[in-house]
Amino acid sequence: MNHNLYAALRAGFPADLGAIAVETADAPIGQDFAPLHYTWGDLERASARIANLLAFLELPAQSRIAVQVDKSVENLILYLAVLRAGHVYLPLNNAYQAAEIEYFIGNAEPAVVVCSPKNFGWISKVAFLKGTKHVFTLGDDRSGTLLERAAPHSDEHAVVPRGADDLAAILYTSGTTGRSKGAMLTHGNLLSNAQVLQRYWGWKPGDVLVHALPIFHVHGLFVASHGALINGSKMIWFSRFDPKATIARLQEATVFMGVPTLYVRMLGEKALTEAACSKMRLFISGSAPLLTETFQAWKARTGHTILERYGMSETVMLTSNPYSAKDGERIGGTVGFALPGVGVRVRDDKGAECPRGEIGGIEVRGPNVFSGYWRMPEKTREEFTADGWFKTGDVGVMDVSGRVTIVGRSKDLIISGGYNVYPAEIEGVINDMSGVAESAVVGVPHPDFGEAVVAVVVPKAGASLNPESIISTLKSRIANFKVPKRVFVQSELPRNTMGKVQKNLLREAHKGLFA
Ligand code: MLC
Ligand code: AMP
Repeated sequence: MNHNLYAALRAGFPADLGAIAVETADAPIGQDFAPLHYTWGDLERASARIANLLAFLELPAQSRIAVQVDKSVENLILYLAVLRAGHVYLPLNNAYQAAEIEYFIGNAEPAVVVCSPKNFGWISKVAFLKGTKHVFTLGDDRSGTLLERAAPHSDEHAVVPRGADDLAAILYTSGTTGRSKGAMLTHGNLLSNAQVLQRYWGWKPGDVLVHALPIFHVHGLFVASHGALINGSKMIWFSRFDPKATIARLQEATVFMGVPTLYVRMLGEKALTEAACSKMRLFISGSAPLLTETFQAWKARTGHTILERYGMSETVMLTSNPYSAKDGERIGGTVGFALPGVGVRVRDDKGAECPRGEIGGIEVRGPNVFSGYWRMPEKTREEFTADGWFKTGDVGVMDVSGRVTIVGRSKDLIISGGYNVYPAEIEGVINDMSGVAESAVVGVPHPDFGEAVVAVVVPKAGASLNPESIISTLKSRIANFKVPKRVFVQSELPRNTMGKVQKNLLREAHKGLFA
């Protein structure tokens, strides 16, 4: 049997390949809007052409194909092509700057890099220097060399056979210490999760998904896109999130997925009413904690109870509030129950399982759990227990019925608007700036992003530092969502008697900053 994920997604396409699979809902920036319609046959044929181009390049087996482009349907088609060609898809957030891209390309050694036409100059230089043989461009308006080079190739392609344990994708995720790690996900990981979610969330014929998330992370690429594809469901496709425009299209849809910031922003619009959601059957939230007040406000305004679920790059989806009332209530502030086939347990510092109701570290196992970090066997070993469970770094509690609530994180991580920011990485970049003695980066509550990044910086003796210039230097070095919204310069950092920086005091001092 061919375990290639594309084969399973393709099997979910409707019999009528002339039906619409994706309809675009906005235009590339600066262009007039005229909706584009892609049929299921278009997805099949266009991905075949790109898969044939990849075959023509005679790449080594399991080559990494690194992609940093603006969101487009062709970007989704490229992902499908990489799957069916049997190579390994490596999506990169389009906010990443040169130094970040240099690291990913150096670490993953992709055989092919696909970038936006506007970035070809610098990205191709980095890629060729690191040994990449092929660099193509793909614009969000169907421009670029990738489609030009694929055009002459056949639109028929036999899906390359792959085993369930073969790699399908690598997602880079930052670490509490050191550099980003590439989480290796197999065809089996992704397929098992897609099938479980299809059943658990009650996907059915006639469903229509409003897709408004980026497709370089788990949420938009796997949870949302796989969900629609494997169910043969149409997607209304936004290249970027706009609350007004999204609400306007909910009237034609049944399913929506978003990070909490998307819900907060839609709640800010008068047009969000019960009538605007009359056809909807399911709103799903995840990637960051959904505030109970957002959960309640959504229910009051739309009549719908948001279903919150929990997952991560290394594991895809882990737990979910129930879809069906027979499985229980959806409770705000909880992430629900372990998905079918997924094991979730809560253990204390000494490795003993916590009694129900007590707080501990969340550990997981199952067919969805990744196979390890790319070329980091040591790190991989550290993150698994002796009996094979993955330590999520999230801290939570499980009640007697098995319902999980996340109460914190043992990893020093900030989640801002659904994107992860690791303080250690930002502190490293700040500490490299001239005149800086040391720094501490913390997350504080933010009404829009959930948490906002804030930095406290200590100058070297005799140096004077300016918060604005620190921010502008950071903007040129790291992805914009990682840049602190505020920087404070002060003479020292609070430390405990052991000399450890007391970040809790900094969080406390700045907790009202964005109230
Ligand atoms: C944008 N900005 C952010 C930000 N996004 N700042 C902090 N946190 C964020 N998430 C800043 C930019 O730096 C910029 O600042 C300004 O906002 C405008 O940028 P933009 O790109 O125009 O912003 P916008 O389009 O409004 O984006 C906001 C957003 C986006 C919420 C729509 O962040 C988003 O799509 N988030 C979803 C992330 C996601 O998909 N996560 C899933 C991860 S998977 P300046 O100063 O430069 O103007 C995962 C596993 C799981 O976690 O369980 O799902
Ligand atoms: P990432 O590494 O980007 O995949 O982010 C995964 C992390 O996001 C998890 O380890 C959690 O800390 C967090 N996360 C995901 N979903 C939720 C949720 N529903 N509630 C709270 N945190 C979440």
